[in-house]
Amino acid sequence: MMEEFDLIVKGGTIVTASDIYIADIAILNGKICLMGKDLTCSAKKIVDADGKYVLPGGIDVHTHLDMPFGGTVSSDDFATGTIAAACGGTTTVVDFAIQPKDATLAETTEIWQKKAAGKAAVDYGFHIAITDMKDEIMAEIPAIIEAGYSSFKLFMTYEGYRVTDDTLMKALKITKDHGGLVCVHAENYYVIDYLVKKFKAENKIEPIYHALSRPNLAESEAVNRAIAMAELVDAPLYIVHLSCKESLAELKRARDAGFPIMAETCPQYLFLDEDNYREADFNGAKYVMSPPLRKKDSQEPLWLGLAKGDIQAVATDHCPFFMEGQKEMGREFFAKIPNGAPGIETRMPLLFGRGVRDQKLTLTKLVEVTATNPAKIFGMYPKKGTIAVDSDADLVIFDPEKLQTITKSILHEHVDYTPYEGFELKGYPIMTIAAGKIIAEAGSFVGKAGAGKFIKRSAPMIL
Ligand code: DUC
Ligand code: ZN
Ligand code: ZN
Repeated sequence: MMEEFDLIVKGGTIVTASDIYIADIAILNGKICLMGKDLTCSAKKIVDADGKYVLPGGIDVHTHLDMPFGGTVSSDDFATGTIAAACGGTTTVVDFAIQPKDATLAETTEIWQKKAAGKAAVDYGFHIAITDMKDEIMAEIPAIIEAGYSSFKLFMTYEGYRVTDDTLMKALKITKDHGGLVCVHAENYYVIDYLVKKFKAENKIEPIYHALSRPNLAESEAVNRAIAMAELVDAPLYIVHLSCKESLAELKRARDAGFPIMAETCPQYLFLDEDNYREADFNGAKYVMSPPLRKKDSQEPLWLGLAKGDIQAVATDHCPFFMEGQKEMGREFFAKIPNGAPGIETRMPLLFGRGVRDQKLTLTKLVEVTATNPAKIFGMYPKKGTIAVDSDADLVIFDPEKLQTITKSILHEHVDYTPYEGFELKGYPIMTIAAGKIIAEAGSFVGKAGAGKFIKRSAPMIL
């Protein structure tokens, strides 16, 4: 007798990184078990996806949930942040476990595992952000990779977090030797330090000076330096939140020469720009993040970088802080504004409802940069990042006709604003399925906090 499935998603237009076709998807025990046209088997539940697009659940490989930062803590924890992710069509997050001073890497993983356990509504993994790279810490890297944390982040800026170039080089070498991947936050510490002090002395304290103190060249110089170090030790490298055309030029140069250098950008660099910092009444603080928003002339090159494959992924750097009580810490001086902005829930809707609609991305490219490539680069493919037999049943269903204006009140992010207020979209997620269960429907979360599982990640694929 034919088995009864848990769920069948019927008649949807399936989109993967390579194909678009109509088929049914039958799901059992959290996995995709069978795919085909007009399946006649029975299921406990049938979802009619006729006229809708069915995509692999989004994978956001850059989030900061429950993170102590800038004298406060990011306002989404693993419960609220992953509920917001789910409602926006994201079914896996890879967060940054930041090494506290004097903690070992093993202790760091325990701290972040505790933050997520019993709370996360979608699956999660961790990059380990190393802030204090002593020899003993370096020696832990192989075991940490083995335990399923196959990527590390190093900051080239931020007092208390930044590592020096020799440390970065050593980390690149040992990580590569053990089959892991280093990610860098690339900005030149000294340039920023000099400009911040200069603006302070001139009493230039408003949010716009956050951007002016972190110029494009401060990023692209650091990107170039990180690439050079990766080249010197023959290691792969992933550049997080690449924001401007000058950095893209460095990335392209390295990739064209055959080096295994990869990068992500974020929706804020595609849809927002430096003028946002000039909004009245301290509203510019909403966009204070690092790297900062750039002039409009970086947007087209970044879209083109995605379309052509020079940039492999779009992640969010979701790091929300309330305007009230958090961002306002920097009313008297821009450098005291906690760096970060929300975006975990709006990434997929923006890229679909504006990126695809405005022909910046094709549908298959959208899947590639939001799910397939992140899964490949960070060791989760083909369990995640595609729609195929035996893959996790993580799906997002978009209604391509749904008109939706983004406004704070429809979102689930635990913060008092969205940077995308008033954005008009055509196409919006109407259902999110994770491990075969419907977890978001018609704009509401219907899943369970704590249902998400830790994903042990394997070696990166170099794209
Ligand atoms: N940039 C931010 O804006 N926030 C958190 C960390 C980072 O690199
Ligand atoms: Zn960063
Ligand atoms: Zn970040």
